[in-house]
Amino acid sequence: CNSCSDSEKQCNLETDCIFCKIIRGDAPALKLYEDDECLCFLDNNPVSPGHCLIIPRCHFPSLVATPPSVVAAMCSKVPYISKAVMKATGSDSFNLLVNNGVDAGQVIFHTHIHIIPRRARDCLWA
Ligand code: DGP
Repeated sequence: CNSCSDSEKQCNLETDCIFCKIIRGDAPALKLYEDDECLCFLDNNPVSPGHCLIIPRCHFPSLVATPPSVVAAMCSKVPYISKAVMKATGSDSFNLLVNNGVDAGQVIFHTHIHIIPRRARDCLWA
C-alpha cells in the first residue's frame, strides 16, 4: 500500500469500519476524489453543502495513531480538493477540522479530515 509503505504496518482494513467498507466498495459514498493513497467523499451528515471527508486507504483509528507520512499524504490533497469543492459550491472559504478522540466529537474511528465550505453569515460557528 502506498499510504503506509514506509510504516511497519501492513495496509489493514477493518471489517466493521464503515469507512473501510466505503474503501472496499461495500458501502455507498459520493466520491469526489481518489488516488492510491486517499479517498474523498461527501459527508452524509453535512454541516454545509460540499462538506466532505478525506480518508487514507489504510485503517488508522485516529489522527494521533496515523503515521506522519499518511497524515502528510492526506493533507497534501487539501488544496486541490478544497479548490474544486469551493468552485462547485460557490463558497470561497472553508474550515479544516479533525476530531481526535471521543471527547472531541470523533464518532468514526478511521482517521479523517473534514473540509467544511463556509458562506457569509452561515452561522455555523465563528
Ligand atoms: P467525526 O465526528 O469527525 O468522527 O465525523 C464523522 C463524520 O462521518 C460525520 O460527519 C458523519 C460522517 N459519516 C458517518 N458515517 C458515514 C457514512 O456511512 N457515509 C458518509 N458519507 N459519511 C459518514
